[in-house]
Amino acid sequence: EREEKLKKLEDSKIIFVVGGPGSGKGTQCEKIVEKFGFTHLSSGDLLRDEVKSGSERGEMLNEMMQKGELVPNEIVLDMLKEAMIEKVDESNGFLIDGYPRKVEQGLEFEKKIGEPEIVLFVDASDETMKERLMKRGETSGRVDDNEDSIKNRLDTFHQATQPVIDHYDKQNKLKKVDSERAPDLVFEDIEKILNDVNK
Ligand code: B4P
Repeated sequence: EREEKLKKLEDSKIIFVVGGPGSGKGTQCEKIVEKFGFTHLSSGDLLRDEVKSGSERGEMLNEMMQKGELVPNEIVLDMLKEAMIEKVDESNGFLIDGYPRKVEQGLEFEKKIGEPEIVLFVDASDETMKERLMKRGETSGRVDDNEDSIKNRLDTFHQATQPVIDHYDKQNKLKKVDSERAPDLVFEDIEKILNDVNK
């Protein structure tokens, strides 16, 4: 049965959503789900669930997230794969939010799960991202929404994730949206992109 589901996964529609910390990935994914009904899986949410479980592994993950570092890919990829297998029968496509954050993560995902149809790049400046995360930090309770963590998360983004963007741009899979604007305006552009993909 697992084999069958893995086969189904390979044939599923997959959309990667990438962007810096606080660029608006999670925000736009919620809107996409509302309108298009894809299955939304956020790597960050899956990791935070593991932290909440109180396991030893969760403690290690929490420390790395607080430092603004990337956690080991085997852990993230495994979590994504299991969550996808669980949902594949009822899903009409997957939004993979916050992954890949490194070119290797993308390659591993393609080898073990399947290829993305498009890669949505939610683009905002460092100042905007920092401002949004500082604001969220007032209420989010997230260990990484503070000035030090945010600085490290931005560094990690530029070093590790910027190459991901170039990689998929070369394959003509990258769709960039300007996320400096209000969420609804950003979503208007995303709607056009996804309507094209659905054709
Ligand atoms: P994530 O959970 O992915 O956190 P994030 O990058 O901050 O994005 P998020 O979706 O939460 O925020 P959004 O931009 O929507 O990752 C956290 C950590 O987990 C990483 O640092 C890393 O350690 C680890 N991790 C995750 N994935 C990994 C992977 N693949 N490999 C290794 N490690 C991994 O929104 C931010 C704020 O902006 C919100 O408050 C929102 O309301 C606001 N906002 C959004 N859009 C706006 C707009 N248009 N205008 C005004 N405000 C807006």
